[in-house]
This record gives sequence, C-alpha cells and structure tokens, in this order.
Amino acid sequence: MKAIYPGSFDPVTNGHIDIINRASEFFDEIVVAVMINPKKQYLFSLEERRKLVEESFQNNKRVKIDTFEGLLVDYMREHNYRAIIKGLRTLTDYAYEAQMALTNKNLYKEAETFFIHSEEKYSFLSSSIVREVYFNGGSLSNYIPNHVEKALLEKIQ
Ligand code: COD
Repeated sequence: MKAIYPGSFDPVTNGHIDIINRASEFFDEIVVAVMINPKKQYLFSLEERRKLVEESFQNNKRVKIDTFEGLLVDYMREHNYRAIIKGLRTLTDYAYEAQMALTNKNLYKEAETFFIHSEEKYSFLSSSIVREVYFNGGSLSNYIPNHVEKALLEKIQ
C-alpha cells in the first residue's frame, strides 16, 4: 500500500527524514507531498523545498516526492491514496494532529492516519526552530542534512 506524508518542509529536517524512512519499512511507497499554501509565507520556495526533500531521499527507492495545493483529501482522492503518515513529538502535536485526522476522515471516510513517534533526539525539532537558530547564528548540523545547511547559509548570505 502507498502512504502520503504531507507537510510544509520549510526546510526538511532530520526529524522528518527519520519518520519517512521508518514509515517506508512498512509501506510499499511513501509519497512526500510538499504543500503549497498561497496564504503562507515560506522561507524557501516550493521548488527549493521540493528539491531539498528530493535530495534527502536519493538512497531510498520507496520514497517519491510530489507537491500539492488545497485540501489534502482532494489530493488523496485524485490519486487514490488512503493512508496518511504523521510524525508526533509532543502532546501538543497530538492535540493538533488528532483534530486534523478527524477532519480528514470526516471529509474522506477512506482516509486513515498512522502516527509514528519521533526519536527522542528529534522531539524538540521543527522547521521553525531550525530557521530561528540559523538566523541567529547557531549551528544545528546534527539536525539537518548538509545540503539543507548549505541552502540555509545561502539564504542568510
Ligand atoms: N519529529 C517527528 N515528526 C515531525 C518532526 C520531528 N522532529 N518535525 C515535524 N514533524 C511532523 C509534523 O508533526 C507533521 O506531521 C509533519 O512532520 C510535517 O511537518 P511540517 O511542519 O513540515 O508541516 P506542517 O505541519 O506545516 O504541515 C501541515 C499540513 C500540510 C500537513 C496540513 O496543513 C495540511 O494537510 N494542509 C492541507 C489543507 C488541509 O487539507 N487541511 C486539513 C483539513 S482542515
């Protein structure tokens, strides 16, 4: 079965990558769907985010990358996907993700959400933390791949 892992990935972190690689051991294919929300201000453009994600999974043949705009369930219906993978870090994540899972199920009854808990070492990590630390001169080299660190440095310069 195929599963979809949707997100903003602004930018992709080792927390995302860990969840996706672990999910790919249980599903035949994971489609990482990079979201376009015209109302949201992203640091990286859609194309930049897509490329950074793509580069992170060059060695995992079960992972494919796509982009989507609008409702997740419309994208799923269009492609005949039923499984959604989400990463969970904290209780706050759970409260938000449970609401999303129920909304998605309500809009599309075939949709099932599968949660995978983050590794302890990534449980504080988010794209917004990465952006904040980097813009203030800190290093997060253990928490983002080298190619993402390079892209962030280029943004800062
Ligand atoms: N460890 C584990 N999981 C993590 C980590 C980490 N360190 N960091 C992030 N994650 C998980 C998040 O919990 C999330 O599940 C996923 O990775 C993506 O994270 P982000 O931050 O890149 O992306 P979000 O949270 O901005 O993505 C939100 C969606 C795009 C999934 C959501 O807004 C969506 O589905 N939008 C489409 C509109 C829609 O259908 N909405 C739902 C009905 S209202």
